[in-house]
Amino acid sequence: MIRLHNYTLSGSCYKVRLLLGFLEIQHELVAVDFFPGQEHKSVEFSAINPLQQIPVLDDGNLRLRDAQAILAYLARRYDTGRTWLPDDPARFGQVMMWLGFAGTELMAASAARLHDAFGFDLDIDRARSDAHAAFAVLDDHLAERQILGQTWLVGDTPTIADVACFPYVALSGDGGIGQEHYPNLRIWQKAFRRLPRFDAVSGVPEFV
Ligand SMILES: N[C@@H](CCC(=O)N[C@@H](CS)C(=O)NCC(=O)O)C(=O)O
Repeated sequence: MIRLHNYTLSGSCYKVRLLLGFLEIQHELVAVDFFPGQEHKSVEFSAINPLQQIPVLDDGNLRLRDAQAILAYLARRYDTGRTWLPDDPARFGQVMMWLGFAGTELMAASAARLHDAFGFDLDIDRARSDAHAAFAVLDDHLAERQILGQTWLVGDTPTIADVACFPYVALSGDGGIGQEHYPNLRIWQKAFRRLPRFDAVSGVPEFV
């Protein structure tokens, strides 16, 4: 049985839970008391992930950290339709590009949320301004896609690129980051929330 070391309010864990749901993969959630317990910094958890971060996924003898790596593994291993991580080299490369973006530039929105919602001590002005820069890049890309009649970041079906980028966009209000200037981001999020088996997390209402 797959085990996900998880904290419900973590956007990074939410990425993995979303894909587990879309692919209908049986799994067990192992609760990590990230806040306020800081369990990810414990000696026991450091043995699970020396980077002291969640999520971590166990599948048999395989242990993976980093949400993007976990998404790629789950898609390759369990998506029999091979749509969530396409085989086509160009689309594969584009998905990897957006996974990189989700794990770096877009994490500024996570930082802002950690500051506002969890009291992390960091440069909130810098985090918000970096998040806005990342949102503008994503919004511009989605504008181009929508001109082509496309909804998703890559190709014509949702991929793990969308899954990786969705949580910290959807949760950005928690970090004081408004989305008034990103109309294409809002359209994309509505489409994402309408996907079958979409699972809402606290602060991300299901689309009605
Ligand atoms: N590169 C990792 C980063 C994950 C991450 O930042 N997780 C947060 C919780 S949402 C965390 O564990 N932060 C603790 C820390 O970095 O000290 C990923 O994308 O999965």
